[in-house]
Amino acid sequence: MPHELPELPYDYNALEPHYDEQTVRLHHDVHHNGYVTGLNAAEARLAEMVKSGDFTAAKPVCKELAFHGSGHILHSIFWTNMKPGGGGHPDRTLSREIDNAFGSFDAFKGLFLAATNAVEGSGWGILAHCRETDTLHVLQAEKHENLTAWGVMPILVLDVWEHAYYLKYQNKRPDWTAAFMEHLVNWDNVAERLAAAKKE
Ligand code: MN3
Repeated sequence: MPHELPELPYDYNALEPHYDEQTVRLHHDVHHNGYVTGLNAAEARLAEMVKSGDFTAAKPVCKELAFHGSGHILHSIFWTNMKPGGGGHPDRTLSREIDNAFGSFDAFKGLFLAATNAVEGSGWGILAHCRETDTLHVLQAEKHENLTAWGVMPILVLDVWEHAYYLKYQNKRPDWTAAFMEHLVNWDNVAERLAAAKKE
């Protein structure tokens, strides 16, 4: 089954003024859709390789699967991690998990924003649950797939590719990440993702 671009859970202009309609439209309809198309193309090439038994393209196909597949998954999480009127604080259960892992919500925010702002080139800031240790980690991703720790499930992801913020925030990446944290995060979605990650 080909992968499909998921619908946004709100209108294109619903996150104004912190996330502008033009960026959301281009980001979702063009950039995210490009990863869906790229993932489907990579899977088609993979199927063709398996069928023909000619594996000379194994390296580029594996790289494209990792890049486009991760791009599709992270963007799908990203859209649901935001809501109009978001921000504020997580509920008590998630707050306790964050306190256990980072000491306090403020310490978590400081770490998450510092790590995200410092991503080299294009990438993401990620809060993830590690199943092995049942703890939360802050990670960076370069592009979509580099610097991950195997075995973690992302529950909050913040896109810092320039396509994610440049029209409104220009070179001021920290202004974008601060606006995301203060006004856009859907903590209920993050809590649901954590509960699901613990259950799996
Ligand atoms: Mn993006």
